[in-house]
Amino acid sequence: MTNLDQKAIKTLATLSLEEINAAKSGHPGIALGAAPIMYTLYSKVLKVNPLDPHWINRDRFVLAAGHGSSLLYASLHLAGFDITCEDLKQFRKLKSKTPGHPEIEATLGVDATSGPLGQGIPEAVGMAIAESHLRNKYNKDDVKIIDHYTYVLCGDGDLQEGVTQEAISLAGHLQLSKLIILYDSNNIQLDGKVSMTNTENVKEKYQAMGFSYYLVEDGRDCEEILKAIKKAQKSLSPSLIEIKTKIGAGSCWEDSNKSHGNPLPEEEVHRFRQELGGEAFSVSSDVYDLYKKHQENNLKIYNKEKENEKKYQHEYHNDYDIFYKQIYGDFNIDIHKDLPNYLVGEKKATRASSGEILTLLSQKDPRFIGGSADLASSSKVKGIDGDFSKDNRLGRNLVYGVREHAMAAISNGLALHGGFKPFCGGFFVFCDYMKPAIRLSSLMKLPVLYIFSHDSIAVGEDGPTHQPIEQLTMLRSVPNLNVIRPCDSIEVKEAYDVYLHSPNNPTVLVLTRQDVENIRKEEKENQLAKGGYIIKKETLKLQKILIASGSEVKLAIDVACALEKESIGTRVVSMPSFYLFDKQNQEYKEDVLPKEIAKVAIEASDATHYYKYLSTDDKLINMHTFGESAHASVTMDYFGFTVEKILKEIK
Ligand SMILES: Cc1ncc(C[n+]2csc(CCOP(=O)(O)OP(=O)(O)O)c2C)c(N)n1
Ligand SMILES: [Mg+2]
Repeated sequence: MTNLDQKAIKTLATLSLEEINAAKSGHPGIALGAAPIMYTLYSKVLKVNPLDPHWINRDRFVLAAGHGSSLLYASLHLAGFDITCEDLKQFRKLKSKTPGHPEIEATLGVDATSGPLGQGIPEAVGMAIAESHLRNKYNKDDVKIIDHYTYVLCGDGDLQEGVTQEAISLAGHLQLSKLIILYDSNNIQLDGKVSMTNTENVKEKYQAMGFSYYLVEDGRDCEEILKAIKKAQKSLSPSLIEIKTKIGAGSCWEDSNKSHGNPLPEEEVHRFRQELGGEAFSVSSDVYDLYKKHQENNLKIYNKEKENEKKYQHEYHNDYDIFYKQIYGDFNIDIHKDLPNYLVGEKKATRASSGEILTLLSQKDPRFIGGSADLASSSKVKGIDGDFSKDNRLGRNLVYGVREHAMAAISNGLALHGGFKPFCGGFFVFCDYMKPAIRLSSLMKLPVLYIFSHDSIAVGEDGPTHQPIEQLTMLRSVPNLNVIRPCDSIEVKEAYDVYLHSPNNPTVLVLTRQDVENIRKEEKENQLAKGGYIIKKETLKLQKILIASGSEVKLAIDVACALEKESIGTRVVSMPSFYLFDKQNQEYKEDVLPKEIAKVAIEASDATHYYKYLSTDDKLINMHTFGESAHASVTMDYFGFTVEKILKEIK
C-alpha cells in the first residue's frame, strides 16, 4: 500500500466525517471502517463512467449498508460523478443530491436506494441474474456487449436479515459467478457486539450455500482487498469476501458501537483534517489524479465497448434490433390484437386469464422475466423459455422456492438493472412476507409487476391463515403503488394494458382463485384505466350507487338488479384501482359518484379506503374479522356476502 493510497483513504474518511458533522447526524463508524473498501472499489475496480452513469454494461454497486451513505457520496465525488463539495456540505438536507440514505432519483451513480437492511443483497442477486441472462442471450464469440460484475457492500446487520439468507441460498444454487459480496465484518452493530447474538462460522455457512469465501484479515490494507476481489472475479461461484474492519477506525470511538450512528466530537473531525492537511471539504490534487487515472482507463474501456456495440449492430443487426428494444425501447403490444378476446358471460378465474395473458406477453416481449414462490401452478405466475438455472441462463421462469421476500427484492434488482419487466407472485395473503421490498419498488418507482391470486375469504377451506383481510388496505396505502383488483377477465386484460404503459410505478394484480363471469363487452377505450367507472348504469331514476371491486362486482350487479325490481334506480361502479380513480379529474369523479346519491360499498376484505368516497349516511359492507375455514360459498354466506343478506343490510 503506497503513501498515496493511505492519503486517499484518509481523504475519503475525512470528507465523510465532515459531511456528517455538517449535518449533525449520520454514521461515522462505517465511514471510517469501510473507507479502504470503498477506496479500492472506486479507484481500482469498478467499471463505471461518470459521463454516462446509466451505461448498461457498467459494473453495478449496491451499498446494502445504506447507512454508509456519506462514504458513497464522497466516493462518487472523488470518482468524478456529478456531486460537488457543495453537495457534500448539503448532506441530509432537503432536496439535496446527498440525502440521508442513498436514493436513485437523487444522485447519479447510485444504483439502488438503500437503508432498509437486508434489501441490498437480494437486489444485487437480481442484477446478477439480469446480467447473466443478457450476457448469454446476446454475446457472440467475436463480440460481447454485456459483461459486468455486481458488487455489494454489506455489514453484519444485512447478513442477520432473513431475506439475505434466502437470496444468498438462491444465488449459490444458481452459481451467479459475477456477484461479489464485500462484507464489512467489524463485530459491532448499533446496540453492541455482534457476538452477543451470532456464533455461526461465516466461512462454512456461505460455502455451504455455494459461495466462494475469501478472508481479508486486515481491512485497512487496500492491496489485500484488491487481491481478494481479483480472486473473486475469477471464481466460478458467487463470492463473499469477509473483510475484518474496525468500526470508527482511527477515532476515539474505534471498535465501539458509539461510533455507529453518532457524529464524532468536533475536535476529532478537526484532528482528522489536520493530519491530512487543507481546508474542510478540500481534496488535494494528487488524490483527485489517482481517481482520474482509473476513470481514464474506464473511458478507454467504455469507448472500446461502444465500438463493439457498433460492430455488433453491423454484423448481427437482427439481434441488435431486439437488444436495443429490450434495453432502450419498447415492443409496442396492442392488447386488442395480441391478447385473447374474452366474451361476455364466459366464466374464468382471473388468475387463469392473468396466466394466459402473461404467457402471451412474455412471448412478444423478451423483457418479461419472473416466477413464483413455489406457487406457479396455483397462481399461474410463471415465466417462459424454461427455468432459469446454472445450465439454462435463457430460461425466463425464475424458480424462487418458498422465498417470497427475496423474490420481491430480486425483482427490484432485475428492474434496477434495466432491460426487464420483472413479475412475481403467489397467494395474496403472503404479500405480507414481501411488503418491505414492495415498499422499495414503490419508493424507487420501479415497474415491477406483482401478481397475487386467492384474493379473499372466497379462498375457502384453507381457512383464515390463507384468507387475506388487511392486505388490500395495506397495499392501497403505499404511495406510487397501483393496486388493481379486476372483476373479470376483461378487466384483467385492461389491467395488463395499464401495466404495459406504467414505466414509473409498480403494479399489483389481485386475482381470484374462483371462476368469475365476464360482465361487459370489451371496448376500444380502456375502462379500467379510469380506476373506477360505471359498469352497470341505472335504468330508473338514480337513487343508489353500489361500489365494489373484484368478485364482489358481480354480486353488486345482482343486488342492483334486485333493487331495480323494487323500483330503486341503482348504479354499479366497478372500482378496480383507487390509485387510478384518484388521478381522474373532479368532474369525472363526481359524474361517476355524485355526492348527493346514497352509496353502499361492498368488499370481502378490510376496505377502509372506500370511506373517502362515502359520507356518514352511506354504508360499507366489508370484513371486520379474520375469515373461517369452510367452502367458499359457506364463508361468503356466513360473512354476509350474498344478494339476500346485502339487500337486508341495505334496507
Ligand atoms: C431493516 C432495518 N432494521 C434496522 C435498521 C436500523 N439500523 C441501521 S444500521 C443498524 C446496525 C447494523 O449493524 P451493521 O450492519 O453491523 O453496521 P455497523 O454498525 O457495523 O455500521 C441498524 C440496526 C435498518 N436500517 N434497517
Ligand atoms: Mg457491523
